[in-house]
Amino acid sequence: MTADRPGLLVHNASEVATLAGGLRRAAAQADIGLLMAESGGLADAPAVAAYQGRIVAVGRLPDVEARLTGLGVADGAIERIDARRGTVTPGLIDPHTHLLFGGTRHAEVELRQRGHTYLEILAAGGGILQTVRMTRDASDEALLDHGRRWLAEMLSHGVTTAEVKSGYGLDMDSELRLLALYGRLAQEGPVELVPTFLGAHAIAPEYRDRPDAARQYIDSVISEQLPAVAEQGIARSCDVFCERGVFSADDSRRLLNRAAELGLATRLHADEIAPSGGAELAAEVGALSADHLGAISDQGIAALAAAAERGRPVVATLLPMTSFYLEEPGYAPARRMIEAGIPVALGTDFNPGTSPAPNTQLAMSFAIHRLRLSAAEALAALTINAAAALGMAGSHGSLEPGKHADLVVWQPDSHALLPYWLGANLVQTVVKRGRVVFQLPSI
Ligand code: IZC
Ligand code: ZN
Repeated sequence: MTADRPGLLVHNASEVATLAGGLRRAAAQADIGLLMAESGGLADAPAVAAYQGRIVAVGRLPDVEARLTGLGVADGAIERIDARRGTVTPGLIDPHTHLLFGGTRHAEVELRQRGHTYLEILAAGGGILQTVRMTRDASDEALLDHGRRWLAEMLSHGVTTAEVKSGYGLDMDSELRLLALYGRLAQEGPVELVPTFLGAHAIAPEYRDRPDAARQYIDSVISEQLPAVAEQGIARSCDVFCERGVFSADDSRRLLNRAAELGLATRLHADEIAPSGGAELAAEVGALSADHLGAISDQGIAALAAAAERGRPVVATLLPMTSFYLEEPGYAPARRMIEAGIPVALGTDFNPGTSPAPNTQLAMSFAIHRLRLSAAEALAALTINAAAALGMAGSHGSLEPGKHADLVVWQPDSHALLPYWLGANLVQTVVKRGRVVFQLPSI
């Protein structure tokens, strides 16, 4: 779509994975709504049409073209994309990133090699707190340039929507600043940003030496930062790092309940390193998503399974590149979760300490090799289930009439090849709201 061409037609695909039909869980996690070319002929190759930024038809080329004609779209008003027998999927959605931060934390890798753990480094004032210092010191322009650089990387790998967390400010002005900068990046586009308030990412440096520091800091987040964030309408949800040695389930509960009262959706960093009651709390407060879950307990799995069974699913957003980067002994038990009927999403967890990894395609490969998902399950996890983790499954995450025309044309002729090539970029074309926003330069 361009100003003078409001129509879009993607034709000549080998496969179109529609992901139509809403959230996936249990056996349906692997159902990607696949349409396939039946013969070598163009008419048999599946196609997708959009008009004014919304999908209007998906199916065989003659039917899809007829739909555009039926809407009165003239031939000259249609931008045509030849998929060259590649695969078409919804735009990927990264449901967990910490996009904006100052500096890097490469020195921690060698600290960990020498036996210092992630939580020990944080307790000593490094880790997240190191990034907080560097983020507070960074100028708006430096943070915006950083954001643009990595959003361009994400877009080129097929991401059309990304969740973006604050959490490296940890005081009123710095947290509001990060969320305001996300607002500016969202306006610039083309990647759609879904901002999350993570003021409870660690105990702020100003509170660390107080008695009962975690409780006191959470109290200040509840009484100061959270109301300002809600009042300004600059975040869709509230997150908390619920982890042994960071914030307890009780402190997290107080924050999330207040956030919900103020109209924010809730999500948690849950059971990342040790079982901390995070998954159980996510089910209790009706969170959209419980993230990480590398150390989820049996009770946690039962709580998420029961929530899904009750029709109040909490999406389990798994971040396997973080487990890899921290060299954790265990990965989230994704197969048990799927068997228990818990919907699974995938994300990068892009951040400077535990996942300096912006590549969603690589996350898909990790999901195959470390979480034992199939390619189809991983694709559902990065599209419709990631949309559900952000509360956006009604408008994003699948190719269905009425939904936003966010899609990727991939070079391989099957979705099964997307996680197969390890670390390669397989994108041919990315479309956001019906407009071509990235094209592989050589094509
Ligand atoms: O900066 O260490 N787990 N937050 C919770 C992180 C990882 C990011 C970081
Ligand atoms: Zn995170």
